[in-house]
Amino acid sequence: MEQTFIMIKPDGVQRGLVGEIISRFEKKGFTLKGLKLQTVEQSFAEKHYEDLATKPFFSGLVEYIISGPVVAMIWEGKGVVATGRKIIGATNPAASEPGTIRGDFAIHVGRNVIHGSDSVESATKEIGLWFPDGPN
Ligand code: IDP
Ligand code: MG
Repeated sequence: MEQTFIMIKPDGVQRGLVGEIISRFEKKGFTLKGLKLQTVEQSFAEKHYEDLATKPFFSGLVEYIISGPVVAMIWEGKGVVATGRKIIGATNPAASEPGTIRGDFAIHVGRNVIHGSDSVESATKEIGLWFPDGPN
């Protein structure tokens, strides 16, 4: 069964959006397969976002992700990667539709509350990075 990696970023945790976000994935019908609160180090955040290393916002992005605890999750279900991205909404909240998580809860691209894998391949890689011992 298809799985995706979803992370509630530090702003989402600090603003008390964990329950709301989990609820949206649950109500859609997806299954929670792994969950942990974790504060990551700079090198780990750089590894997670290694594909974006050449972007001008990379260092700010890494600072953002290490600024507080995040909630790392594995969600499972039919089409969960693509549907998860729809539930999350467009990268820049200025373009995210109302009804999506970013559309409802964010304004700035640099504080956009949540991460979701962008492909099945990325999901496999990210789940392996964040849950190296399996979904414990
Ligand atoms: P995604 O999170 O929707 O997959 P990516 O392009 O993979 O978007 O970018 C990863 C993260 O980097 C975004 O969620 C956002 O937090 C941040 N980001 C992307 N573009 C910008 C930008 O132009 N300025 C600042 N931060 C950005
Ligand atoms: Mg991405």
